[in-house]
Amino acid sequence: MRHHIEASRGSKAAFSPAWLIYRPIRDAELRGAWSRRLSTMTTPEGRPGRLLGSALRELKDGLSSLIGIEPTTRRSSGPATMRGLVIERRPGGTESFEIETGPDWVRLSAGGDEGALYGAFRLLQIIAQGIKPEGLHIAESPNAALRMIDHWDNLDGSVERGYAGRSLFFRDGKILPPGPRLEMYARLMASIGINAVAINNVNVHRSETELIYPQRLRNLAEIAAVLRSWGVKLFLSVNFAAPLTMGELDTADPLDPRVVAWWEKRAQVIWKAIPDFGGFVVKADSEGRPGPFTYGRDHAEGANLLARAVAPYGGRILWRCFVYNCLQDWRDRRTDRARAAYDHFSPLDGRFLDNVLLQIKNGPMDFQPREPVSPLFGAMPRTAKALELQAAQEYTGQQRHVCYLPEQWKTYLDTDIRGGSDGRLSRSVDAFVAVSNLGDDPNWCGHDLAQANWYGFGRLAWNPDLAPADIAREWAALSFGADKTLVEELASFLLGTWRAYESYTAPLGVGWMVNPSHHYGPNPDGYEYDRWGTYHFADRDGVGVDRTKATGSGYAGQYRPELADLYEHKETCPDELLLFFHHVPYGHVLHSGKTVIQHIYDAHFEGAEFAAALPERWRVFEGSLPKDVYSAVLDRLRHQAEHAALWRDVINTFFYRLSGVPDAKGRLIYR
Ligand code: GCW
Repeated sequence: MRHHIEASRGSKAAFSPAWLIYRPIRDAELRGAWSRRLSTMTTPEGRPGRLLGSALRELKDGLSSLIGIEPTTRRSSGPATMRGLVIERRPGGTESFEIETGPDWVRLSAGGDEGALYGAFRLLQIIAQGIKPEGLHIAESPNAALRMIDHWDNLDGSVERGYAGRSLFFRDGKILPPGPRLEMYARLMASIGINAVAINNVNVHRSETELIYPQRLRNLAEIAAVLRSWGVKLFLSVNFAAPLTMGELDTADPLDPRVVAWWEKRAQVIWKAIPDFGGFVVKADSEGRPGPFTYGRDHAEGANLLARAVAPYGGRILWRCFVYNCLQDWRDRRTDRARAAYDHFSPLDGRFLDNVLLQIKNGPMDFQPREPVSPLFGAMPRTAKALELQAAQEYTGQQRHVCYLPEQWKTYLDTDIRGGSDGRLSRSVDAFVAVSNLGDDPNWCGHDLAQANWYGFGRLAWNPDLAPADIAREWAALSFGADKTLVEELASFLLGTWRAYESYTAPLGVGWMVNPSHHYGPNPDGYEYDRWGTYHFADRDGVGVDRTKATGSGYAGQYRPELADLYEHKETCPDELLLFFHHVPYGHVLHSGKTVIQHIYDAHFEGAEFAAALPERWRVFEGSLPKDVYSAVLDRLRHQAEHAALWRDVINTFFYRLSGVPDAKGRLIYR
């Protein structure tokens, strides 16, 4: 294992093992305490299957690297005597596991081979974090059955909203053959509990439409085989108009029997090539993608067409709800993009087949630094739902700024969207999905610290009750060693970065003050007179979008009554969302006691100051982090510091010019 890691670091095609580096435990006593309990390994009766095989290999490699032991292995032959590491079955969900320790044993019992694999990773993570074995007893099972990463990769090797190099799967029109990097990818995914990936962009162009044809499926089957060994299912994004695009039919009408037969045939071909294929992700009637609306059909008819075709194979359809009018006229004040998903989908509750999951973005707009939670999560009790988060930092610094997203995600997961005994969002969805932040950069994410977002997503999808601070500590310890000071310092470096990013970009939930198309850097009116439905309505008197029931778009009314009331009134609306829900004068006084305009100035000065201090704060890691990581991050932090200052100046100047209100603290605002 260690050899492999060094090899992968040394060569030019290097890639980082990220949090699976298994740095040797230095503390001799701790090593001893673990090795005493792990010197032998007893596996369940019978020949291990593929997944258990992966688990056992991971344990051997990991233990040898972490504590320098190679446990002798034997297969159980009857009731186990408790000595060494005993891996056994227990009743429970296939993904569940339990880890218990005794004076000279560790028991890993699992409901199925998946559970054994996840338990093996957890045991290694526990050891790698420097946790003592004495008195350990944990039992875990995942919160949601489907935990998925969606790549937005194109066959030419580009990645839509990719900030970490090119695609891990495709290059110049070809599917890359599996290699050590794909294996590492699958292990990293499994180690955080991810059990599904969709590897191509939801914007499915002509060439990617062909992925569901035999010639491509042969290559995809090779990828699926690697993923399978780590419990990860392959999904693909499909083009709703595929029969039309491929010139095989003159329609894609979901109710046309020829279309039905076409998809049935496709499903048959796909599952023949990849028997455990997962299913399809679909972006339909969205941003120019085709969909059922073309034929006067609704989205239940569209989704069910595909769902019926894949049902015989246990396939699933993740049908995205990112459906809105992207050809709006900015003069039109009645249409509100935020309303769109709810308006389109909530009337269809109960009409989707069981193997359809509606995939809903966390907020009603599009992954802004701050949005309210999408009301759709509370509105479709009879429909399976997937939460879609964006690990790719499209609107949160594009992996050039450090922005630790689990803190943001947590605010959504914890929102009581349904009311009642436990109406939290985390308990209201059947699947967790993240848009990938990965590419073929050696460190996977461009920014080394962005790995924490990938790691954090997996951990929250498994257990949404984890605290972001603890996840940060875990990630730091696994990636860089269990030194307590280092771990605390790294965690505290990550914490607060999302709030800082929020504070030096668009204020109080209004969003969208970015450069059009690439979405990087400040541009207050960049999207103001555009067709995308993304407005802040700032003028000389005030700013914000009136989404109230009383005088605005009525969006606030899409929530259950208590939340609707909260957002409806300026008096109760949380400050951070004020401009999302209300248009207010600059002199409006926030709960914080500040006026809106003074808040804007203060937040931007403070946020930019936070960013300015980052390079200096990073210096504590000189010598304690690997050199390449230390200096690559330092470079990015320097850029972040400068870029945050630009954000501050552009946004503050914009509001100063419009409002004419001076900064109460008399700081320099460029005119
Ligand atoms: O935010 C927008 C992005 C598009 C993306 C779209 C979506 C894949 O800017 O690049 O397309 O969301 O989620 O479908």
